[in-house]
Amino acid sequence: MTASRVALTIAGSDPSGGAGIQADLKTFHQFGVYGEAVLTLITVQNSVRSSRVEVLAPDLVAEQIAAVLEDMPPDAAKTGALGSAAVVRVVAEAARGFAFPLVVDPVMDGKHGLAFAGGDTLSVLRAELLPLAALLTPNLAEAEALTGMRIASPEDMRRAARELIRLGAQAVLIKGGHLAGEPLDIGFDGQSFREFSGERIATRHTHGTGCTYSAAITAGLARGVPLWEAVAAARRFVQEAIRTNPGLGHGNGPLNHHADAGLA
Ligand code: PXL
Repeated sequence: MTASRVALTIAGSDPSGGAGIQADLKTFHQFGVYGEAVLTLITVQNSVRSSRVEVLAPDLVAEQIAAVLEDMPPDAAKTGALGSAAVVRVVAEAARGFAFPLVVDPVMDGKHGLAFAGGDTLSVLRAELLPLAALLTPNLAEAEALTGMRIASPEDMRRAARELIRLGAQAVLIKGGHLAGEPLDIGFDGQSFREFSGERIATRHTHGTGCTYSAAITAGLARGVPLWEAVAAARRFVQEAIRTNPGLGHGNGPLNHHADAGLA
């Protein structure tokens, strides 16, 4: 197979390979898409512990994006951990000129208490990057932080989704996996709500689930798949990747990025 579609991730490195740009690139590959990666920060972590984050200089991030765009512009892009308000600003500045859809995964924390978004990172993301998102993919904690709302039910998720559209995102997918019961994600594009449900899988090996999910959606968009179809396919992929996880590591291990992506 030769991949003719291109997807770009702008995110942090997880040396253990389960999350961040490593998860994104593997997911792009599995969806038959050529992957590009602009690095924003480097973490020190494995499945048991996280000990350090080094955020790259904003101009270094900006230069990486410029180099990619001038030569091989992608068909879709996503952002993951950005690490500082200054990096969010340069990414937003570049994204204003993107001629392709951008998925914004408003990652705030890694596993084991690793913080990616200190200071005013979140408020700058809300003001500058969120309005550029073709799709915003917060989990419950991120949706709460972005909206200031408390989210404890699917009804609360719908209210928060409305607020995130009001703040400027074109569409939003709130991931409800941390509520009790069967996991339910709710999509909203300002017109209609979509529900994406699945089964809960009892495993500790879920490291990188959010990264993998948003990367799979981005790959679908790069292939020209309509938004909610891309979300549904991505969700099926992530569930299968959790179910068939390789059981690696002594803690919260990675998913199976070789899971069936359901390509036609
Ligand atoms: O939680 C998502 C995430 C994003 N980016 C990096 C990560 C993680 C989780 O650990 O390590 C680099």
